[in-house]
Amino acid sequence: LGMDNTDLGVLCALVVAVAIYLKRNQLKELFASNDDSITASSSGSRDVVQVLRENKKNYLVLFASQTGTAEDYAKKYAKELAAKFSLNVMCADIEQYDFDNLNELPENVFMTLFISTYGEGDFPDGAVQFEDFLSNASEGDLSSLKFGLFGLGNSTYEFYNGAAKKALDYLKSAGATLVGDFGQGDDGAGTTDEDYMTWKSNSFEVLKEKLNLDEHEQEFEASFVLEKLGSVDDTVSLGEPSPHYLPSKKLVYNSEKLQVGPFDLSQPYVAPVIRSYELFKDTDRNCIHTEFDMSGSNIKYSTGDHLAVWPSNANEKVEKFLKVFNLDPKMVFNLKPLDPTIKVPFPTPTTVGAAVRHYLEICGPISRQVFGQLVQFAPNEEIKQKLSELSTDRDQFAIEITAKYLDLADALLRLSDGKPWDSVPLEFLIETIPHLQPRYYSISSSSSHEKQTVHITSVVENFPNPSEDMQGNVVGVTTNLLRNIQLAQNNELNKASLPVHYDLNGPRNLFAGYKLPVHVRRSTFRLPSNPATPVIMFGPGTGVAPFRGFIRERVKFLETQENVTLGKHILFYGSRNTDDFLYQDEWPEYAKKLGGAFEMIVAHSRLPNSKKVYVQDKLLEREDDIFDLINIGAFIYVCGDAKGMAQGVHAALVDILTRKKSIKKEDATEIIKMMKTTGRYQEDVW
Ligand code: FMN
Repeated sequence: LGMDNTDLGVLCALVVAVAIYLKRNQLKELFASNDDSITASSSGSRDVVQVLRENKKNYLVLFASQTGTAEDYAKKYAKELAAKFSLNVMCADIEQYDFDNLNELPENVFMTLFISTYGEGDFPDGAVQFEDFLSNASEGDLSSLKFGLFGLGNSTYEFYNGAAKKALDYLKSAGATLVGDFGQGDDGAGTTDEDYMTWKSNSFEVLKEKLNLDEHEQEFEASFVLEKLGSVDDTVSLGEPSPHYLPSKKLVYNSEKLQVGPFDLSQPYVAPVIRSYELFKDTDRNCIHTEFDMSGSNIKYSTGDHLAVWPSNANEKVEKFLKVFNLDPKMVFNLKPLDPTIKVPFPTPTTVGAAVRHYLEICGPISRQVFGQLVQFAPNEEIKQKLSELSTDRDQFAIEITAKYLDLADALLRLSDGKPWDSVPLEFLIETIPHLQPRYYSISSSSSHEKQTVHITSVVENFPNPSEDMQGNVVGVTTNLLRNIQLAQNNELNKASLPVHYDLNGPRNLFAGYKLPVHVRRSTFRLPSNPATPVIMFGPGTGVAPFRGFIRERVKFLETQENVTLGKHILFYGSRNTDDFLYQDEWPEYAKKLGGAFEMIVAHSRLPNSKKVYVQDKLLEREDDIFDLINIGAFIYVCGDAKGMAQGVHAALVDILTRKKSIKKEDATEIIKMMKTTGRYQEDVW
């Protein structure tokens, strides 16, 4: 199975994309460097060794993170190293520095890396230059360097912890010495936190010995001075997604002027939702179709990209959090880092209410380590005892906290029987609770069909807590926000009973008129450039989103081009029954326009009196056709659930190739792996 030669165009597009990406990064840097309120106020040097020396640091922790998990663990690790062993730790994003002189770190200054993996075993976007540096290092270049390494990945992906493994190989080849174990956190098994705790214990033991460190009781010491300020003025952030939206800055966000970015992780575009509607019929579940208007910006997207939606927390969750910690939402404060290598985590000055609503991930899963750190602030001895036991007993913590889907406020209130935890410092909460991250959705529109409108398709996370002794529902932050907007926009808010409500107007009414901060993230999920190439798509549930975009793209293509032949496009779609069959009115229209080139094969897993059927079952039923299409160069796309579905489709395809080609299973697996490497088998799974 060779690569499709006609797809050289894809390769060229990739080269162009990389060039644009690098250019974008330069722009981003220029942009970020003006932003003195959130960037480190150090000398601005990118020389990591110089900055370490200048700030008298004797330990370096670096992170490469796409959605904040590696960053969160790196910061926790750095904080604990400093608190337990009195080390002067510098913790930074790998993107902030150049590493050419990394081998010149003073002796006894060790480095620990936290690296997550994206795409097909790739480094996060911000670590492209670091990877470049490592891959070009020669034997002996890093012979003085001693490093620790923790990778963050997901074992349901083919290239599990691929980026961290690559970093390990490069570093070792360049002569650097690994200190302690290579740790791997597995999101797929849901064990990242426990994997980290085990790895950290080992790492601390080894460091104690190698660096001759004394260990002492860990007491929280803030990395910032928190200054209380008087009142809100134009410089105080009320939850604006970036400082550029503050009234004191030049950017006038209410004007009709076109906003030019770059819009990315450092600054979103506040986009109007121009249309939204419910996709499910007659069910107690919800799936929302949302359309964002990008015409006020210069944002461009390509079919197959992702849209990042920046959420805020629900009213009920914010109120509970403020109550547990006895916080005054109106208090205005500023954060001053105690040393210049530390970044202020969100725009300041701000109010406590804005920080809790817009910047802190107050509803996320709790880490056992955070529980351990909270022991020092327990309201009384009895609660201290309970908290301490839970934080040291991995199994009990899993049963009592994780399995019950408790967020921090709920968990603490349960432990204290409703007593407030009013001695927890605000600085502790700001430094310990991860920061609210944008959520990524596969775009379900086509950039040639609708150039300035981006559609997303999201199932609302809202289900009864599976734990018997828990009341209420488990609710997702962003999908419930999208549902609130959909109901409000269609004047249906009072008809539905909602588990949570939001401030839809946002800070200083920035989101009024149904707007949300968003940015586009480029993906590599792309249709083959030659339309005659056959395409096989697997997208059950909301996994169908990018394929709706693909099919709309092909419809537009046929409408605008003459004398073209479209290869066969087969879409395997799955839903529980006909009530949650997404976009069911649209597919017949597409089929009419595409003629015989489009075929949709539907599997239902919960039809009354019928056996469960999944997309991989349907695939096996059609194995002859699929095998023939693969043989003539078909591209395969899988989108949706990584664990059950994507692995099931993979296994079924391996099975088909094994039997039809009369080869060994390992060889069939190797063929699929090759297809992945050459871009003929693409996954967008979670
Ligand atoms: N983990 C892997 O081990 N290998 C992969 O190839 C991989 N690809 C991913 C692609 C996407 C689109 C997403 C959302 C996750 C992927 N992951 C993969 C899992 C992440 O690395 C993992 O969730 C990690 O904890 C995220 O860390 P971060 O928040 O610091 O970026």
